[in-house]
Amino acid sequence: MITMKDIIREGNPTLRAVAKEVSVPLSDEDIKLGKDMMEFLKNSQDPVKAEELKLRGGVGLAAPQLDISKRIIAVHVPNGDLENPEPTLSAVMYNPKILSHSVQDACLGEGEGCLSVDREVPGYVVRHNKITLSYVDATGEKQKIRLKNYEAIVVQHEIDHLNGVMFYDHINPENPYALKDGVLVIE
Ligand code: FHF
Ligand code: ZN
Repeated sequence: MITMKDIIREGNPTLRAVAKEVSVPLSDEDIKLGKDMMEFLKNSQDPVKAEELKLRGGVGLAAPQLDISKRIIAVHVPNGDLENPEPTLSAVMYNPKILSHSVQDACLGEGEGCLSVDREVPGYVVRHNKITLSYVDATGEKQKIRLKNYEAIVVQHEIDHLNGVMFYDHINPENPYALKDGVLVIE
Protein backbone atom coordinates (compact mmCIF):
# COMPACT_ATOMS: atom_id res chain seq x y z
CA MET A 1 0.00 0.00 0.00
CA ILE A 2 1.27 3.47 -0.90
CA THR A 3 1.52 5.95 2.00
CA MET A 4 3.11 9.40 2.43
CA LYS A 5 6.53 7.88 3.10
CA ASP A 6 6.59 6.57 -0.48
CA ILE A 7 6.17 10.08 -1.91
CA ILE A 8 9.40 11.91 -2.70
CA ARG A 9 9.70 15.64 -2.02
CA GLU A 10 11.12 18.59 -3.94
CA GLY A 11 14.90 18.45 -4.12
CA ASN A 12 14.84 14.83 -5.28
CA PRO A 13 16.16 14.87 -8.89
CA THR A 14 13.55 12.34 -10.07
CA LEU A 15 10.98 15.16 -9.88
CA ARG A 16 13.05 17.08 -12.46
CA ALA A 17 13.60 14.17 -14.87
CA VAL A 18 11.63 13.43 -18.06
CA ALA A 19 9.89 10.09 -17.37
CA LYS A 20 10.04 7.18 -19.83
CA GLU A 21 7.07 5.89 -21.80
CA VAL A 22 5.72 2.52 -20.70
CA SER A 23 5.56 -0.34 -23.19
CA VAL A 24 2.22 -1.61 -24.50
CA PRO A 25 0.89 -4.24 -23.88
CA LEU A 26 1.24 -3.14 -20.26
CA SER A 27 3.39 -5.22 -17.92
CA ASP A 28 1.83 -6.77 -14.82
CA GLU A 29 4.14 -4.51 -12.80
CA ASP A 30 2.81 -1.34 -14.46
CA ILE A 31 -0.81 -2.52 -14.07
CA LYS A 32 -0.18 -3.18 -10.36
CA LEU A 33 1.47 0.24 -9.93
CA GLY A 34 -1.54 1.97 -11.52
CA LYS A 35 -3.93 0.12 -9.18
CA ASP A 36 -1.82 1.06 -6.14
CA MET A 37 -1.73 4.72 -7.23
CA MET A 38 -5.54 4.80 -7.58
CA GLU A 39 -5.94 3.09 -4.19
CA PHE A 40 -3.77 5.81 -2.63
CA LEU A 41 -6.00 8.57 -4.06
CA LYS A 42 -9.19 6.86 -2.86
CA ASN A 43 -7.72 6.25 0.62
CA SER A 44 -6.54 9.86 0.78
CA GLN A 45 -10.09 11.07 0.10
CA ASP A 46 -11.71 8.71 2.62
CA PRO A 47 -11.88 10.66 5.91
CA VAL A 48 -11.44 7.53 8.09
CA LYS A 49 -8.57 5.99 6.09
CA ALA A 50 -6.84 9.33 5.53
CA GLU A 51 -6.82 9.98 9.30
CA GLU A 52 -5.62 6.45 10.16
CA LEU A 53 -2.85 6.47 7.55
CA LYS A 54 -2.11 10.22 7.94
CA LEU A 55 -2.59 10.80 4.20
CA ARG A 56 -2.81 14.24 2.65
CA GLY A 57 -5.89 14.37 0.38
CA GLY A 58 -5.02 14.13 -3.28
CA VAL A 59 -6.89 14.18 -6.60
CA GLY A 60 -3.91 13.12 -8.71
CA LEU A 61 -0.62 11.25 -8.46
CA ALA A 62 2.20 10.73 -10.96
CA ALA A 63 4.64 7.79 -10.86
CA PRO A 64 7.72 10.09 -10.58
CA GLN A 65 6.35 11.21 -7.18
CA LEU A 66 6.99 7.60 -6.08
CA ASP A 67 10.56 7.83 -7.46
CA ILE A 68 9.45 5.79 -10.48
CA SER A 69 10.35 7.64 -13.68
CA LYS A 70 7.57 6.21 -15.88
CA ARG A 71 4.78 7.99 -17.78
CA ILE A 72 1.92 6.82 -15.53
CA ILE A 73 -0.63 9.04 -13.77
CA ALA A 74 -3.76 8.44 -11.71
CA VAL A 75 -6.55 10.98 -11.30
CA HIS A 76 -9.60 10.71 -9.05
CA VAL A 77 -11.64 13.89 -9.01
CA PRO A 78 -14.60 13.78 -6.61
CA ASN A 79 -17.96 15.26 -7.41
CA GLY A 80 -18.43 18.07 -4.85
CA ASP A 81 -21.98 16.80 -4.14
CA LEU A 82 -22.01 14.64 -0.97
CA GLU A 83 -25.37 13.07 -1.99
CA ASN A 84 -23.85 11.74 -5.19
CA PRO A 85 -20.33 10.40 -4.60
CA GLU A 86 -19.70 9.50 -8.28
CA PRO A 87 -16.31 10.93 -9.25
CA THR A 88 -16.34 13.25 -12.27
CA LEU A 89 -13.10 11.69 -13.52
CA SER A 90 -11.36 8.56 -12.24
CA ALA A 91 -8.67 6.90 -14.34
CA VAL A 92 -5.16 5.51 -14.48
CA MET A 93 -3.51 6.84 -17.65
CA TYR A 94 -0.41 5.33 -19.29
CA ASN A 95 1.58 7.47 -21.75
CA PRO A 96 -0.91 10.38 -21.55
CA LYS A 97 -0.45 12.94 -24.31
CA ILE A 98 -2.10 16.32 -24.91
CA LEU A 99 -3.04 16.26 -28.62
CA SER A 100 -4.51 19.76 -28.70
CA HIS A 101 -5.73 22.48 -26.37
CA SER A 102 -7.97 25.53 -26.22
CA VAL A 103 -6.65 29.04 -26.82
CA GLN A 104 -8.40 30.00 -23.59
CA ASP A 105 -6.35 29.57 -20.42
CA ALA A 106 -7.60 28.87 -16.89
CA CYS A 107 -6.31 28.66 -13.35
CA LEU A 108 -7.60 27.61 -9.95
CA GLY A 109 -8.66 30.60 -7.85
CA GLU A 110 -7.10 28.97 -4.79
CA GLY A 111 -3.79 28.25 -6.53
CA GLU A 112 -2.28 24.75 -6.43
CA GLY A 113 -0.43 22.51 -4.01
CA CYS A 114 1.47 19.27 -4.46
CA LEU A 115 2.01 16.08 -2.47
CA SER A 116 5.74 16.52 -3.16
CA VAL A 117 5.83 20.11 -1.85
CA ASP A 118 5.59 20.62 1.93
CA ARG A 119 5.01 24.37 1.81
CA GLU A 120 2.43 26.79 0.54
CA VAL A 121 3.35 28.50 -2.71
CA PRO A 122 0.88 31.33 -3.41
CA GLY A 123 -0.06 32.40 -6.91
CA TYR A 124 -2.01 31.53 -10.02
CA VAL A 125 -0.90 28.53 -12.08
CA VAL A 126 -2.13 29.35 -15.58
CA ARG A 127 -2.89 26.30 -17.74
CA HIS A 128 -5.03 25.40 -20.78
CA ASN A 129 -8.77 25.50 -20.06
CA LYS A 130 -9.53 22.55 -22.38
CA ILE A 131 -7.36 19.68 -23.56
CA THR A 132 -7.78 16.74 -25.90
CA LEU A 133 -5.87 13.84 -24.45
CA SER A 134 -4.83 10.38 -25.60
CA TYR A 135 -3.67 7.67 -23.21
CA VAL A 136 -3.62 3.92 -22.73
CA ASP A 137 -6.09 2.84 -20.05
CA ALA A 138 -5.72 0.21 -17.32
CA THR A 139 -7.03 -2.48 -19.71
CA GLY A 140 -4.42 -1.57 -22.33
CA GLU A 141 -6.90 0.18 -24.66
CA LYS A 142 -6.11 3.46 -26.36
CA GLN A 143 -8.45 6.26 -25.26
CA LYS A 144 -9.02 9.79 -26.51
CA ILE A 145 -10.98 12.23 -24.33
CA ARG A 146 -11.71 15.93 -24.02
CA LEU A 147 -11.45 17.56 -20.60
CA LYS A 148 -12.20 21.07 -19.40
CA ASN A 149 -11.99 23.23 -16.29
CA TYR A 150 -10.90 21.51 -13.05
CA GLU A 151 -10.36 18.03 -14.57
CA ALA A 152 -8.16 19.51 -17.30
CA ILE A 153 -6.11 21.42 -14.71
CA VAL A 154 -5.51 18.29 -12.60
CA VAL A 155 -4.38 16.25 -15.62
CA GLN A 156 -2.00 19.04 -16.71
CA HIS A 157 -0.48 19.14 -13.18
CA GLU A 158 0.11 15.37 -13.45
CA ILE A 159 1.55 15.45 -16.99
CA ASP A 160 3.91 18.21 -15.84
CA HIS A 161 5.35 15.73 -13.31
CA LEU A 162 6.16 13.37 -16.22
CA ASN A 163 8.18 16.19 -17.78
CA GLY A 164 10.01 17.33 -14.63
CA VAL A 165 7.86 20.44 -14.22
CA MET A 166 6.55 21.64 -10.82
CA PHE A 167 3.40 23.77 -10.44
CA TYR A 168 5.35 26.76 -9.13
CA ASP A 169 7.44 26.89 -12.31
CA HIS A 170 4.32 28.50 -13.83
CA ILE A 171 3.98 31.21 -11.14
CA ASN A 172 5.25 34.68 -11.95
CA PRO A 173 7.73 35.42 -9.08
CA GLU A 174 7.40 39.22 -9.43
CA ASN A 175 3.60 39.17 -9.30
CA PRO A 176 2.15 35.75 -8.35
CA TYR A 177 -1.42 36.95 -8.92
CA ALA A 178 -0.89 38.73 -12.24
CA LEU A 179 -3.33 37.47 -14.89
CA LYS A 180 -3.55 38.29 -18.58
CA ASP A 181 -6.99 39.27 -19.92
CA GLY A 182 -9.38 36.41 -20.61
CA VAL A 183 -7.96 33.81 -18.22
CA LEU A 184 -10.80 31.85 -16.63
CA VAL A 185 -10.48 31.68 -12.83
CA ILE A 186 -12.04 28.42 -11.57
CA GLU A 187 -13.49 28.84 -8.05
C1 FHF B 1 -3.38 17.37 -5.05
N1 FHF B 1 -4.76 18.10 -3.24
O1 FHF B 1 -4.14 16.46 -5.19
C2 FHF B 1 -3.62 18.49 -4.06
C3 FHF B 1 -2.43 18.84 -3.17
C4 FHF B 1 -4.37 20.60 -9.19
O2 FHF B 1 0.74 15.54 -8.57
O3 FHF B 1 -6.30 19.00 -4.60
O4 FHF B 1 0.80 16.65 -6.17
F1 FHF B 1 -8.31 15.78 -1.76
C5 FHF B 1 -0.22 15.38 -7.80
C6 FHF B 1 -11.05 17.52 -3.29
C7 FHF B 1 -10.39 18.60 -3.81
C8 FHF B 1 -10.36 16.55 -2.59
C9 FHF B 1 -9.02 18.72 -3.65
C10 FHF B 1 -3.76 19.27 -8.95
C11 FHF B 1 -3.32 19.03 -7.52
C12 FHF B 1 -2.62 17.70 -7.38
C13 FHF B 1 -1.49 16.05 -5.89
N2 FHF B 1 -6.96 17.82 -2.73
C14 FHF B 1 -6.02 18.36 -3.59
C15 FHF B 1 -8.99 16.70 -2.42
C16 FHF B 1 -8.32 17.77 -2.94
C17 FHF B 1 -2.18 17.44 -5.94
N3 FHF B 1 -0.28 16.01 -6.63
C18 FHF B 1 -2.76 20.07 -2.32
C19 FHF B 1 -2.00 17.69 -2.26
ZN1 ZN C 1 2.01 17.31 -7.77
